[in-house]
Amino acid sequence: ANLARILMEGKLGGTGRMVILPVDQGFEHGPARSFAPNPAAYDPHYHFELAIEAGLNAYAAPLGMIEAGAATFAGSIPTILKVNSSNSLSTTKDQAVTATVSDALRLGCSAIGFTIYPSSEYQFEMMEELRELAEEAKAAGLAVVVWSYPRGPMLDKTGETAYDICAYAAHMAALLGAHIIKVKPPTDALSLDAAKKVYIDRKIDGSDLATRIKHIVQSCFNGRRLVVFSGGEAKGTDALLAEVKAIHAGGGNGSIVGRNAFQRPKDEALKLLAAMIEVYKSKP
Ligand code: FBP
Repeated sequence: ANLARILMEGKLGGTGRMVILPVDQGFEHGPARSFAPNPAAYDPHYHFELAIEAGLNAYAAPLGMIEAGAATFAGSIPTILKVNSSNSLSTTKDQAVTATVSDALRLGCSAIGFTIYPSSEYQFEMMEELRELAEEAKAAGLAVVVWSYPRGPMLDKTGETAYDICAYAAHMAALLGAHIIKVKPPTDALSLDAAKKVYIDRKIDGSDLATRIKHIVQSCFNGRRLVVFSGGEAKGTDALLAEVKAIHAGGGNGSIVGRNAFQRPKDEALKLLAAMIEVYKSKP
C-alpha cells in the first residue's frame, strides 16, 4: 500500500512513472554547497512545499529534515526517510545509519531510503545493514528505496557511472529486495584497460543514453522493479530534459532530482519539474 501511495501520488499518479525530490545533499555535500545557490532552500519547509506544489510523487530526506516538516505537512505528500548518510568531511566510502524504521513509522513515511556503494571497502557491511533494515521495514509495510552508487578504490569517476557497472549495481539492489532502485544516468562502458582491472562484463549495446537506460531496466528484473535516475550537479534545463526524454524512451520509471530543482529559484524549479512531468506523461 505504501508503494502504491508513492505511485498514485501527484501529477504522475497512476502512470507508473515518478518524479521524486531528494534533499540529503546538506548531509552528503554540506549546507553551503547545497543551499547557497538558493538560500530559501536552507529551510526544510521549502522542500516540502516545492514537492507538494510541483505535484511530485514523494519527498526523500534524512531524519532532521523530515522531522522539521512532519507536523506541518503530515499526510500532504509521501515521504521517504533516508536512513543512512555519508558526509564530505570523511575520506571513507561509507555511510552511517542515521535513522530507524521506527522513526519512519513515527513520522508517517511511506518508505525508507538506503545508499549502498558497491565496490567500496565497506560494501558488504552496507549490504548487511540494508538487509536488516529492509526486513524490518517490509514487516511494517514500508517500501524500500535503494540508492545504488558504485564507488571505491577500483573505480575512477568514469567507472562509477559506466553502464555495465551501473547495471551491475542496480541488479544487486534488486537482489537485495529494493522496490525502487535509484542510480545515476549511465555513461559509456568501462574502457578495456579499466575493465581488466575491475570487472569484465559481456559488452552489450550502449551507444546512446536510451539504450543504456534499457539495459539498466533489464537488470532490474526486466521492469519488475522500479528504477529512477538522479539528476546530478546543476545543469541547464535543455540538458536535463534531454536526459529525461532518454530515460523515458529507455523505459526508466522516472527521475529523482535534487540539486537541479532546489538550487534554482522556486518559480523556475516549478517550471522545470512541470516540463519533466509532461515528458513522463507523453507516449515514449
Ligand atoms: P541530485 O539530483 O542532487 O544529484 O541528488 C541525487 C543524490 O542521490 C542525492 O540524494 C545525494 O545527496 C547525491 O545525489 C549524492 O551524490 P554523490 O554521492 O555523487 O555526491
